[in-house]
Amino acid sequence: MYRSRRSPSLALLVVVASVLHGALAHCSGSFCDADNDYNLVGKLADTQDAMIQVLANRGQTMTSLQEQVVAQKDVLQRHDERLTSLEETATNYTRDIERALTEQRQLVAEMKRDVTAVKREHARELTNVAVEVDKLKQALASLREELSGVQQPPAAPTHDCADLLREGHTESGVYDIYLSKSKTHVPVYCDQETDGGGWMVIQRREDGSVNFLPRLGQLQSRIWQCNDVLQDITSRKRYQMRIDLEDFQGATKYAMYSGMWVAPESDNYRLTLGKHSGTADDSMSECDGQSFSTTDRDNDASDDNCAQTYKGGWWYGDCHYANLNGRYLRGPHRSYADGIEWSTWHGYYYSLKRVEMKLRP
Ligand SMILES: [Ca+2]
Repeated sequence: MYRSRRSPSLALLVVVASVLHGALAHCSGSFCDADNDYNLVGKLADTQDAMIQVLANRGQTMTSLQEQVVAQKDVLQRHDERLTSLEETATNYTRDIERALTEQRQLVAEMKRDVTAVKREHARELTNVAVEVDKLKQALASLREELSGVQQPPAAPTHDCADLLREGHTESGVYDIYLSKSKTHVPVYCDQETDGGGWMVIQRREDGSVNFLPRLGQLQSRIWQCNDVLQDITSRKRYQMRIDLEDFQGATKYAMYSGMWVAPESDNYRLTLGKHSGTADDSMSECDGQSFSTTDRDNDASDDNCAQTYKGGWWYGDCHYANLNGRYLRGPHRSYADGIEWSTWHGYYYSLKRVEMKLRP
Protein backbone atom coordinates (compact mmCIF):
# COMPACT_ATOMS: atom_id res chain seq x y z
CA MET A 1 0.00 0.00 0.00
CA TYR A 2 1.36 3.44 -0.92
CA ARG A 3 1.99 5.60 2.15
CA SER A 4 3.29 9.21 1.95
CA ARG A 5 5.68 10.57 4.54
CA ARG A 6 3.91 13.92 4.23
CA SER A 7 0.59 12.54 5.52
CA PRO A 8 1.11 13.80 9.15
CA SER A 9 1.51 17.39 7.84
CA LEU A 10 -1.70 17.05 5.87
CA ALA A 11 -3.53 15.67 8.90
CA LEU A 12 -2.13 18.54 10.98
CA LEU A 13 -3.34 21.03 8.39
CA VAL A 14 -6.77 19.41 8.45
CA VAL A 15 -6.87 19.63 12.27
CA VAL A 16 -5.67 23.21 12.24
CA ALA A 17 -8.22 24.04 9.58
CA SER A 18 -10.95 22.40 11.64
CA VAL A 19 -9.94 24.37 14.75
CA LEU A 20 -9.73 27.56 12.83
CA HIS A 21 -13.01 26.80 11.17
CA GLY A 22 -14.56 26.22 14.62
CA ALA A 23 -13.00 29.38 15.98
CA LEU A 24 -14.15 31.28 12.97
CA ALA A 25 -17.61 29.95 13.51
CA HIS A 26 -17.29 30.80 17.19
CA CYS A 27 -15.98 34.30 16.49
CA SER A 28 -18.63 35.12 13.97
CA GLY A 29 -20.77 35.94 17.05
CA SER A 30 -21.05 39.27 18.88
CA PHE A 31 -18.35 38.41 21.50
CA CYS A 32 -15.22 38.45 19.20
CA ASP A 33 -12.70 41.28 19.26
CA ALA A 34 -12.76 43.22 15.97
CA ASP A 35 -8.88 43.35 15.48
CA ASN A 36 -8.43 39.88 16.54
CA ASP A 37 -11.20 38.82 14.32
CA TYR A 38 -9.63 40.52 11.40
CA ASN A 39 -6.27 38.89 12.00
CA LEU A 40 -7.84 35.59 12.56
CA VAL A 41 -9.80 35.80 9.37
CA GLY A 42 -6.65 36.71 7.50
CA LYS A 43 -4.78 33.79 8.98
CA LEU A 44 -7.64 31.51 8.21
CA ALA A 45 -7.66 32.68 4.65
CA ASP A 46 -3.92 32.10 4.37
CA THR A 47 -4.29 28.74 5.95
CA GLN A 48 -7.10 27.89 3.67
CA ASP A 49 -5.02 28.89 0.63
CA ALA A 50 -2.15 26.86 1.91
CA MET A 51 -4.44 23.94 2.46
CA ILE A 52 -5.86 24.32 -1.00
CA GLN A 53 -2.37 24.44 -2.42
CA VAL A 54 -1.41 21.40 -0.39
CA LEU A 55 -4.50 19.62 -1.50
CA ALA A 56 -3.78 20.58 -5.07
CA ASN A 57 -0.26 19.26 -4.73
CA ARG A 58 -1.56 16.13 -3.15
CA GLY A 59 -4.02 15.77 -5.95
CA GLN A 60 -1.22 15.98 -8.49
CA THR A 61 0.80 13.53 -6.48
CA MET A 62 -2.14 11.15 -6.31
CA THR A 63 -2.64 11.47 -10.05
CA SER A 64 1.03 10.75 -10.61
CA LEU A 65 0.82 7.84 -8.22
CA GLN A 66 -2.25 6.54 -9.99
CA GLU A 67 -0.43 6.78 -13.32
CA GLN A 68 2.53 4.94 -11.85
CA VAL A 69 0.18 2.31 -10.45
CA VAL A 70 -1.42 1.93 -13.87
CA ALA A 71 2.02 1.66 -15.47
CA GLN A 72 3.09 -0.88 -12.83
CA LYS A 73 -0.14 -2.77 -13.50
CA ASP A 74 0.72 -2.88 -17.22
CA VAL A 75 4.23 -4.14 -16.40
CA LEU A 76 2.76 -6.71 -14.05
CA GLN A 77 0.20 -7.65 -16.70
CA ARG A 78 2.96 -8.16 -19.26
CA HIS A 79 4.96 -10.14 -16.72
CA ASP A 80 1.89 -12.20 -15.98
CA GLU A 81 1.38 -12.82 -19.70
CA ARG A 82 5.06 -13.68 -20.11
CA LEU A 83 4.88 -15.92 -17.09
CA THR A 84 1.77 -17.58 -18.44
CA SER A 85 3.50 -18.11 -21.78
CA LEU A 86 6.54 -19.53 -20.04
CA GLU A 87 4.35 -21.79 -17.98
CA GLU A 88 2.61 -23.00 -21.11
CA THR A 89 5.95 -23.57 -22.78
CA ALA A 90 7.23 -25.39 -19.73
CA THR A 91 4.07 -27.43 -19.65
CA ASN A 92 4.48 -28.30 -23.31
CA TYR A 93 8.12 -29.21 -22.78
CA THR A 94 7.22 -31.30 -19.80
CA ARG A 95 4.50 -33.04 -21.77
CA ASP A 96 6.86 -33.65 -24.69
CA ILE A 97 9.55 -34.97 -22.39
CA GLU A 98 7.12 -37.21 -20.60
CA ARG A 99 5.82 -38.46 -23.93
CA ALA A 100 9.37 -39.11 -25.16
CA LEU A 101 10.23 -40.80 -21.88
CA THR A 102 7.16 -42.94 -22.18
CA GLU A 103 8.08 -43.90 -25.71
CA GLN A 104 11.66 -44.67 -24.66
CA ARG A 105 10.40 -46.77 -21.78
CA GLN A 106 8.13 -48.64 -24.16
CA LEU A 107 11.01 -49.10 -26.59
CA VAL A 108 13.31 -50.37 -23.85
CA ALA A 109 10.57 -52.68 -22.66
CA GLU A 110 10.12 -54.02 -26.19
CA MET A 111 13.88 -54.47 -26.58
CA LYS A 112 14.03 -56.31 -23.28
CA ARG A 113 11.25 -58.56 -24.48
CA ASP A 114 13.08 -59.14 -27.77
CA VAL A 115 16.37 -59.88 -26.01
CA THR A 116 14.61 -62.27 -23.69
CA ALA A 117 13.00 -63.99 -26.65
CA VAL A 118 16.33 -64.23 -28.50
CA LYS A 119 18.03 -65.59 -25.39
CA ARG A 120 15.31 -68.15 -25.01
CA GLU A 121 15.63 -69.11 -28.67
CA HIS A 122 19.41 -69.39 -28.42
CA ALA A 123 19.09 -71.50 -25.33
CA ARG A 124 16.75 -73.81 -27.23
CA GLU A 125 19.16 -73.96 -30.17
CA LEU A 126 22.11 -74.64 -27.88
CA THR A 127 20.17 -77.43 -26.29
CA ASN A 128 19.39 -78.86 -29.71
CA VAL A 129 23.04 -78.55 -30.77
CA ALA A 130 24.18 -80.25 -27.59
CA VAL A 131 21.76 -83.08 -28.29
CA GLU A 132 23.04 -83.38 -31.87
CA VAL A 133 26.67 -83.33 -30.64
CA ASP A 134 25.86 -86.12 -28.20
CA LYS A 135 24.31 -88.10 -31.03
CA LEU A 136 27.37 -87.50 -33.22
CA LYS A 137 29.67 -88.55 -30.38
CA GLN A 138 27.70 -91.74 -29.95
CA ALA A 139 27.78 -92.36 -33.71
CA LEU A 140 31.53 -91.70 -33.76
CA ALA A 141 32.07 -94.08 -30.86
CA SER A 142 30.05 -96.74 -32.67
CA LEU A 143 32.01 -96.12 -35.86
CA ARG A 144 35.28 -96.43 -33.95
CA GLU A 145 34.12 -99.71 -32.49
CA GLU A 146 33.24 -100.97 -35.95
CA LEU A 147 36.55 -99.74 -37.38
CA SER A 148 38.48 -101.39 -34.58
CA GLY A 149 37.08 -104.69 -35.79
CA VAL A 150 38.16 -104.03 -39.36
CA GLN A 151 41.67 -105.04 -40.30
CA GLN A 152 43.93 -102.31 -41.46
CA PRO A 153 44.72 -102.49 -45.18
CA PRO A 154 48.15 -103.91 -45.92
CA ALA A 155 50.91 -101.42 -46.34
CA ALA A 156 51.98 -100.60 -49.85
CA PRO A 157 54.29 -103.40 -50.99
CA THR A 158 57.98 -102.76 -51.26
CA HIS A 159 59.06 -102.98 -54.85
CA ASP A 160 62.75 -102.13 -54.67
CA CYS A 161 65.64 -101.03 -52.47
CA ALA A 162 64.76 -97.34 -52.93
CA ASP A 163 61.39 -98.10 -51.27
CA LEU A 164 63.24 -99.83 -48.44
CA LEU A 165 65.59 -96.87 -48.07
CA ARG A 166 62.60 -94.51 -47.76
CA GLU A 167 61.15 -96.85 -45.15
CA GLY A 168 64.31 -96.43 -43.09
CA HIS A 169 66.29 -99.51 -44.09
CA THR A 170 69.63 -97.78 -44.44
CA GLU A 171 71.88 -100.81 -43.98
CA SER A 172 73.03 -102.79 -46.98
CA GLY A 173 71.84 -106.38 -46.94
CA VAL A 174 69.32 -108.88 -48.25
CA TYR A 175 65.65 -107.77 -48.22
CA ASP A 176 62.46 -109.16 -49.72
CA ILE A 177 60.86 -107.14 -52.46
CA TYR A 178 57.43 -107.57 -54.01
CA LEU A 179 56.98 -108.51 -57.67
CA SER A 180 53.82 -106.95 -59.10
CA LYS A 181 53.29 -109.37 -61.97
CA SER A 182 53.94 -112.65 -60.23
CA LYS A 183 52.56 -111.28 -56.92
CA THR A 184 55.37 -112.92 -54.98
CA HIS A 185 58.27 -111.76 -52.89
CA VAL A 186 61.87 -112.36 -53.85
CA PRO A 187 65.07 -111.67 -51.86
CA VAL A 188 67.51 -109.12 -53.26
CA TYR A 189 70.71 -107.55 -52.02
CA CYS A 190 70.34 -103.83 -51.41
CA ASP A 191 73.35 -101.53 -51.69
CA GLN A 192 72.28 -98.67 -49.41
CA GLU A 193 75.65 -96.91 -49.49
CA THR A 194 76.86 -96.33 -53.05
CA ASP A 195 75.88 -92.90 -54.38
CA GLY A 196 73.13 -92.40 -51.76
CA GLY A 197 72.01 -96.05 -51.70
CA GLY A 198 68.72 -97.53 -52.88
CA TRP A 199 70.45 -99.84 -55.36
CA MET A 200 69.01 -103.28 -56.06
CA VAL A 201 71.89 -105.63 -57.00
CA ILE A 202 70.84 -107.90 -59.85
CA GLN A 203 74.20 -109.44 -60.63
CA ARG A 204 77.48 -109.77 -58.78
CA ARG A 205 80.79 -111.36 -59.68
CA GLU A 206 83.49 -111.51 -57.05
CA ASP A 207 84.64 -115.08 -57.29
CA GLY A 208 84.04 -118.14 -59.43
CA SER A 209 80.33 -118.10 -58.81
CA VAL A 210 77.87 -116.16 -60.92
CA ASN A 211 75.21 -114.65 -58.76
CA PHE A 212 72.26 -112.94 -60.26
CA LEU A 213 69.84 -112.45 -57.40
CA PRO A 214 70.53 -113.93 -53.96
CA ARG A 215 69.27 -117.45 -53.34
CA LEU A 216 68.23 -117.85 -56.95
CA GLY A 217 71.27 -119.99 -57.52
CA GLN A 218 73.85 -120.23 -60.25
CA LEU A 219 73.56 -118.76 -63.69
CA GLN A 220 73.18 -121.99 -65.60
CA SER A 221 70.37 -123.40 -63.48
CA ARG A 222 68.33 -120.28 -62.71
CA ILE A 223 69.22 -117.73 -65.32
CA TRP A 224 65.83 -117.72 -66.99
CA GLN A 225 64.08 -117.32 -63.69
CA CYS A 226 66.34 -114.35 -63.00
CA ASN A 227 65.40 -112.83 -66.33
CA ASP A 228 61.73 -113.26 -65.43
CA VAL A 229 62.39 -111.38 -62.20
CA LEU A 230 64.24 -108.62 -64.05
CA GLN A 231 61.40 -108.36 -66.52
CA ASP A 232 58.91 -108.09 -63.66
CA ILE A 233 60.92 -105.42 -61.85
CA THR A 234 61.78 -103.25 -64.84
CA SER A 235 58.27 -103.35 -66.28
CA ARG A 236 56.80 -101.53 -63.26
CA LYS A 237 58.78 -98.30 -63.46
CA ARG A 238 61.77 -96.79 -65.21
CA TYR A 239 65.11 -97.83 -63.69
CA GLN A 240 68.63 -96.61 -64.18
CA MET A 241 71.38 -99.22 -64.13
CA ARG A 242 74.79 -98.79 -62.56
CA ILE A 243 77.65 -101.19 -63.25
CA ASP A 244 80.53 -101.05 -60.78
CA LEU A 245 83.86 -102.47 -61.95
CA GLU A 246 87.05 -103.27 -60.06
CA ASP A 247 90.30 -104.71 -61.35
CA PHE A 248 92.97 -106.61 -59.44
CA GLN A 249 95.00 -103.47 -58.92
CA GLY A 250 92.15 -102.07 -56.86
CA ALA A 251 91.13 -99.54 -59.52
CA THR A 252 87.40 -98.94 -59.88
CA LYS A 253 85.13 -97.47 -62.52
CA TYR A 254 81.42 -97.35 -63.05
CA ALA A 255 79.05 -97.03 -65.98
CA MET A 256 75.48 -95.68 -65.84
CA TYR A 257 72.57 -96.36 -68.18
CA SER A 258 69.50 -94.16 -67.92
CA GLY A 259 66.69 -96.61 -68.78
CA MET A 260 67.23 -100.33 -68.21
CA TRP A 261 64.39 -102.58 -69.32
CA VAL A 262 64.17 -106.33 -69.95
CA ALA A 263 61.49 -107.51 -72.36
CA PRO A 264 59.27 -110.53 -71.60
CA GLU A 265 60.28 -114.10 -72.40
CA SER A 266 58.26 -113.94 -75.61
CA ASP A 267 60.80 -111.35 -76.80
CA ASN A 268 63.76 -113.33 -75.46
CA TYR A 269 64.33 -110.86 -72.61
CA ARG A 270 65.59 -108.25 -75.03
CA LEU A 271 67.61 -105.53 -73.27
CA THR A 272 67.11 -101.78 -73.44
CA LEU A 273 69.72 -99.58 -71.73
CA GLY A 274 69.17 -95.90 -72.47
CA LYS A 275 71.86 -93.26 -72.36
CA HIS A 276 75.35 -94.03 -71.08
CA SER A 277 77.38 -92.01 -68.56
CA GLY A 278 79.92 -92.65 -65.81
CA THR A 279 83.68 -93.07 -65.41
CA ALA A 280 83.86 -96.27 -67.44
CA ASP A 281 83.55 -95.95 -71.19
CA ASP A 282 80.56 -97.67 -72.70
CA SER A 283 81.10 -101.37 -73.31
CA MET A 284 77.42 -102.32 -73.31
CA SER A 285 76.58 -100.73 -76.66
CA GLU A 286 76.56 -104.16 -78.36
CA CYS A 287 74.05 -105.42 -75.79
CA ASP A 288 71.52 -102.63 -76.22
CA GLY A 289 68.52 -103.99 -78.08
CA GLN A 290 69.78 -107.58 -78.07
CA SER A 291 67.99 -110.76 -76.96
CA PHE A 292 69.41 -112.90 -74.19
CA SER A 293 71.34 -115.97 -75.30
CA THR A 294 72.62 -119.05 -73.52
CA THR A 295 74.67 -121.95 -74.78
CA ASP A 296 71.51 -123.80 -75.62
CA ARG A 297 69.54 -120.78 -76.91
CA ASP A 298 71.33 -118.84 -79.60
CA ASN A 299 69.48 -115.55 -79.90
CA ASP A 300 72.54 -113.49 -80.81
CA ALA A 301 73.29 -111.58 -84.01
CA SER A 302 76.31 -113.68 -84.92
CA ASP A 303 76.66 -116.64 -87.24
CA ASP A 304 78.35 -118.33 -84.36
CA ASN A 305 76.95 -119.20 -80.92
CA CYS A 306 78.44 -116.40 -78.84
CA ALA A 307 77.35 -117.99 -75.53
CA GLN A 308 79.25 -121.13 -76.34
CA THR A 309 82.31 -119.25 -77.59
CA TYR A 310 82.53 -116.78 -74.71
CA LYS A 311 81.19 -118.98 -71.97
CA GLY A 312 78.35 -116.96 -70.62
CA GLY A 313 74.67 -116.26 -70.78
CA TRP A 314 74.41 -112.68 -72.02
CA TRP A 315 72.83 -110.16 -74.31
CA TYR A 316 75.21 -110.96 -77.13
CA GLY A 317 74.99 -109.14 -80.43
CA ASP A 318 77.60 -109.93 -82.98
CA CYS A 319 79.21 -111.11 -79.77
CA HIS A 320 80.38 -108.43 -77.29
CA TYR A 321 82.39 -105.53 -75.83
CA ALA A 322 81.47 -106.66 -72.31
CA ASN A 323 81.05 -110.16 -70.99
CA LEU A 324 80.10 -109.78 -67.35
CA ASN A 325 78.79 -113.36 -67.05
CA GLY A 326 81.99 -114.85 -68.45
CA ARG A 327 84.51 -116.98 -66.64
CA TYR A 328 86.24 -115.73 -63.49
CA LEU A 329 89.80 -115.73 -64.81
CA ARG A 330 91.43 -113.44 -62.23
CA GLY A 331 93.03 -110.69 -64.26
CA PRO A 332 95.12 -111.18 -67.38
CA HIS A 333 94.43 -114.35 -69.31
CA ARG A 334 95.50 -115.91 -72.60
CA SER A 335 92.11 -117.03 -73.88
CA TYR A 336 90.20 -114.48 -75.97
CA ALA A 337 87.32 -112.51 -74.51
CA ASP A 338 85.83 -115.29 -72.42
CA GLY A 339 86.59 -113.79 -68.99
CA ILE A 340 84.73 -111.06 -67.14
CA GLU A 341 85.55 -108.47 -69.75
CA TRP A 342 85.01 -104.73 -70.00
CA SER A 343 86.88 -104.25 -73.24
CA THR A 344 86.89 -100.44 -73.31
CA TRP A 345 88.90 -100.47 -70.08
CA HIS A 346 91.12 -103.60 -70.06
CA GLY A 347 90.60 -105.14 -73.51
CA TYR A 348 89.68 -108.77 -74.16
CA TYR A 349 92.42 -110.44 -72.17
CA TYR A 350 91.69 -109.19 -68.68
CA SER A 351 89.10 -110.63 -66.36
CA LEU A 352 87.93 -108.16 -63.71
CA LYS A 353 88.08 -108.86 -60.00
CA ARG A 354 84.61 -107.66 -59.15
CA VAL A 355 81.56 -106.45 -61.01
CA GLU A 356 78.07 -105.47 -59.83
CA MET A 357 75.00 -104.63 -61.84
CA LYS A 358 72.36 -102.73 -59.85
CA LEU A 359 69.09 -100.92 -60.45
CA ARG A 360 67.53 -97.84 -58.91
CA PRO A 361 64.46 -95.86 -59.96
CA1 LIG B 1 74.21 -116.97 -83.54
